[in-house]
Amino acid sequence: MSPEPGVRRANLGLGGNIGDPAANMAAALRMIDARADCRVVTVSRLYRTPPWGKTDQDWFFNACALIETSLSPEALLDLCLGLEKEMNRVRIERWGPRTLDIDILTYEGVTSDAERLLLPHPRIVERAFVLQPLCDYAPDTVIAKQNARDLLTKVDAGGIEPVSKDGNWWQALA
Ligand code: A4P
Ligand code: MG
Repeated sequence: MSPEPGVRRANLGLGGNIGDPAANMAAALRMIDARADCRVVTVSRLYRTPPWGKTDQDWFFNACALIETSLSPEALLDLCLGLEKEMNRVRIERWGPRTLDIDILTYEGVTSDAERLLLPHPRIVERAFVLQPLCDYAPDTVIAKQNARDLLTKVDAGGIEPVSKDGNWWQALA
């Protein structure tokens, strides 16, 4: 089914490695899905991933999600940044500091080189912790003229493991 006029598809990348990131990612996805202007269409399995870049830190949880939204790319970014803040605030008050990152990986029909919102997200191509979950449901996604399936063969996906059997983990986790 194609989206209604004005409704666009976007892929989100979620991750975190402090406290209970899986629960926070699940809560963020449920908050997005509860909005009138967004719908969560598909979610990847939940993954445990070795830290990339700065390697002297805990392993991460990562996942990707396809959403439909009538929000503009900028408004969707504001929503993602607001949810990160909200999760951090909740965590600080209730269970100590934790982190949640939500990146917009792609937004249907839009490319952007504005520093505040780069689309597609420029670092997808080198990150197996994004490409692996994205390939769960959308291996044909084109980034920098290559599809996610081919890009995944070019990066080191060592250690990356699914920890949920399907993409429904976000509905079950409190
Ligand atoms: N921004 C620009 N484009 C975008 C976009 N497409 N989506 C701007 C989201 N934000 C975008 O973001 C800082 C600013 O980027 C935002 O305010 C927004 O205006 P940030 O997430 O705080 O950090 P960053 O500078 O974008 O860094 P980067 O490279 O995105 O870092 P991440 O993604 O936070 O990486 N290893 C594993 N295994 N798994 C991980 O999830 N994550 C990181 C941190 C490192 N290693 C990891 C993981
Ligand atoms: Mg980010």
